[in-house]
Amino acid sequence: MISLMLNPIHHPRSPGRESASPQAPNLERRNFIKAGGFATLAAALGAPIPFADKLGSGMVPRALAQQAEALTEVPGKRGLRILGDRPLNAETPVTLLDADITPTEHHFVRNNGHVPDRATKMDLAGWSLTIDGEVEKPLQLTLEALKQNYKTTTRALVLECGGNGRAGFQPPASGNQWTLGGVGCALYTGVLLKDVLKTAGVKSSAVYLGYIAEDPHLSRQPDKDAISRGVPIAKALDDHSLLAWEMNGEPLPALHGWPLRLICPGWPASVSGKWLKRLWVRDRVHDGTKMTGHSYKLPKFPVAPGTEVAAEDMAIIEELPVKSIITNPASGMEIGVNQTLALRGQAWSGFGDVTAMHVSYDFGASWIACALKQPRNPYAWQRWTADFKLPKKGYYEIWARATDRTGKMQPMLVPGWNPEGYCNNAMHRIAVKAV
Ligand SMILES: Nc1nc2c(c(=O)[nH]1)N[C@H]1C(S)=C(S)[C@@H](COP(=O)(O)O)O[C@H]1N2
Ligand SMILES: [Mo]
Repeated sequence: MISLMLNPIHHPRSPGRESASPQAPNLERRNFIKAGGFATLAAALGAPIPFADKLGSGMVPRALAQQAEALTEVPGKRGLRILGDRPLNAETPVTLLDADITPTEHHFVRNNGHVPDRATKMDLAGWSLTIDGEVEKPLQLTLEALKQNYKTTTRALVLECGGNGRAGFQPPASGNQWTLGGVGCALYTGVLLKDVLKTAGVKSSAVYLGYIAEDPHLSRQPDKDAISRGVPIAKALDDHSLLAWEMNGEPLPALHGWPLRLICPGWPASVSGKWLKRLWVRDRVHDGTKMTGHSYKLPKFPVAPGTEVAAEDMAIIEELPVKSIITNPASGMEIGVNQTLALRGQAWSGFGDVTAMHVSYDFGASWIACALKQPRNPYAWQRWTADFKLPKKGYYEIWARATDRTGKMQPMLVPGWNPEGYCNNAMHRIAVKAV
């Protein structure tokens, strides 16, 4: 491994960033790059930089920007990085996202409130799903009725938190500082939401579907929802939105929404309600908790970083942008110059399939086309691979860039600053040293 702690690494979220003294590590680092030039930089990295002429002058090499990661355990999980425990939020280190199907123990968790007692105890007594509002025939369905009366399907579906990548924004957005691991692709078993909605008879007045869930608000005030979001009725009636009771072949774990959750893939995972008790078909855009204000919204037009944006200038996020991760090797790995570097990762987009995947080892000066698999089903992530040798000894970065069916590709830089820090799909960069 490259020694990453050459100088103390400044944490991008630590307070007092702007007023740091000359001893502050990030200033030190910046000055040192400016003053010392590439030779000093190479010395710090412990390797020459073969493509130094391509390295942008403002760019801090990935190897210097890494941080030691403290791992603590969540019951039922392994190796997750805990971002907060009240509510519980934990992301997956990117190398643990290597599998085509994310094991449950490695799937991220994003809770807005408390896990309901029902889920912890797996107590189905008195539980049913109500479907009401703009429907001909309101329904109350037991889990058994759902399992018996509709066609069951199993699909691999990407869930990505809208705030995944938030840690990359400057100035920082408050909220959980997700890096890359607020995403996973698990197998879900359930029924198509549209099949169930059809038996309720959706009226032409239907505009939106809102979910109401059983998780208590953080304050435990019974009249408050932890979260109550939803999707336009067309998204609810498409061929991909599920009511799921199984994850990876087991009943949904308590943390992931037992006994029943929504999966509306390709959109911020906040629309995929866990611990469901009611689906409310509405004649207007659902206005539940975290549907209003700035929650899960982007400015309707580009804004300068740090701008305050009025609520009426914000629009609800729908499809999430194209993205990819490098799941092997881990950033910081060392490899012999004659050895083949076997790169692997996953790619996905809320706008349909990923159609091309490229990597660069010369700071974006040239790009190698990767092998890319078809998704197992729509909205599953896609395995990509690339094998190559690095031309000579030294410090390199691998940058990974996916392109989706609409022709959109991942930006090099963190895209469109927004007040809540959503939708950062900047390319994943890892450091590699050839020895
Ligand atoms: N009832 C309920 N549903 C919820 C949430 C929640 O806190 N309560 N969190 C949402 C958010 S913001 C995300 S990112 C996903 C996370 O799903 P996971 O914990 O299964 O990974 O669930 C969504 N559904
Ligand atoms: Mo989320």
